[in-house]
Amino acid sequence: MKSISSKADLAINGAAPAFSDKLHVGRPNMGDKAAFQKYVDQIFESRWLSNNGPLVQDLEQRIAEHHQVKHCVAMCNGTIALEIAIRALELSGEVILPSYTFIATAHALHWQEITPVFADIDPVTHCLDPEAVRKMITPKTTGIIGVHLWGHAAPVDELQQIADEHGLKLMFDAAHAFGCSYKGAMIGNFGEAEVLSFHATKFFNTFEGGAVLTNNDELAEKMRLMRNFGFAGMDKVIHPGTNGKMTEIHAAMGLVNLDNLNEVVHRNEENYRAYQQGINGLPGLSIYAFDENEKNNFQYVVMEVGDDCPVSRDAIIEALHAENILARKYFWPGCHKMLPYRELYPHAALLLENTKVVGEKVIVLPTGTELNDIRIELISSIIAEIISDR
Ligand code: T4K
Repeated sequence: MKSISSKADLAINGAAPAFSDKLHVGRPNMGDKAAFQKYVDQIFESRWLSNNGPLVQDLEQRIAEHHQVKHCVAMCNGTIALEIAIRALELSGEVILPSYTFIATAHALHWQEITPVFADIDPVTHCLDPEAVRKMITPKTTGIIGVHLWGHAAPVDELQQIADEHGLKLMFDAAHAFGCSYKGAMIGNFGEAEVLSFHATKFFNTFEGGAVLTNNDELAEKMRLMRNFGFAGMDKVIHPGTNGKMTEIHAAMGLVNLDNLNEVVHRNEENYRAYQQGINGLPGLSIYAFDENEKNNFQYVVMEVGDDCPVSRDAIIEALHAENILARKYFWPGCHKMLPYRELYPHAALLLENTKVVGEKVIVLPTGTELNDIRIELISSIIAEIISDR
């Protein structure tokens, strides 16, 4: 196996070489190690490790400013942040969400004995289709969770209109949408609340972590109580709660990574454009297009394999893996096909045709700061070869 270091490698024996190191989807973007070590010293000196420490407060303020939103409530991960937001909004009965999302969106409801009702998506944006949402409303529906998939905003205005018409609460799973916008306004300002994930594999990470963004003072206060067992002061519990706190070491990673954001977005965007250049035009293949008028983090590069592609999606993935390019199928086969939902709602698939079509054609390609134009040129040439070989 040969690693790629120069453009010359592209031409070896007229065939693309394999990568010696595996290229992953979701390799963490790492900030400055020396800056992180300084924070570690600070943490050791202060002996302040958790429970709303100064670094967590600093991180919350900077993330709120970045998203131009009033409150950022940091949590230990995005899933707990979803659960706390759902509980703080007092959702119950049935809540409508897409099936085409990471399983955590559905689990956060089921875990709280709320029925996740899966609505179909728009085949172009991969986000909820408002008309499909309307079809799923019943007297038991209390809320809608839109997912800003790949960082592309869900149809916020249309979903808000449906929520208003039916007296439902609207919130968003914004795990993919750190630093993204909708109609020019930053994500974090829509619905009742929006939930971020800072998992290692995300555009912005705190090792593990997450947060809820909201402009609602009362809701923010409630979630702060809920993430800390309901404590409102020493010996004073005033609300049911759990342990959803972020620690100082996680916040330190976040502060370091915040300083690195522009560089990461720039690299991701260059990678996305290099993939567009290399892939668009190959038979049956296209790169999912972001709205050029919006801010994006370009965290995910999504290749769609159409019916007119000579090679199947799965065969392309298999061939890429053989070249050490660990492309992924996210979020196949959809939450409704996973347990327990497959058994609980066996007929859900009947109304999820676009979910099926999209789930079967998506390949997420490696990107992030480990990649560059030359490596992407090589990945694209490998893909071109895979589909011309058959
Ligand atoms: N909502 C949505 C829409 C989400 O996408 C997510 C999380 C959530 C909610 C929940 O938020 P959190 O509770 O996670 O904060 C990953 C993540 O585990 C998950 O956080 C994420 N979505 C999901 C989209 O992707 P996998 O199954 O891809 O993880 P894994 O272990 O296969 O890692 C991917 C690749 O990254 C590997 O090939 C190796 C590499 N990697 C991974 C880690 C953790 C590294 O190089 N270093 C690392 O530290 O799920």
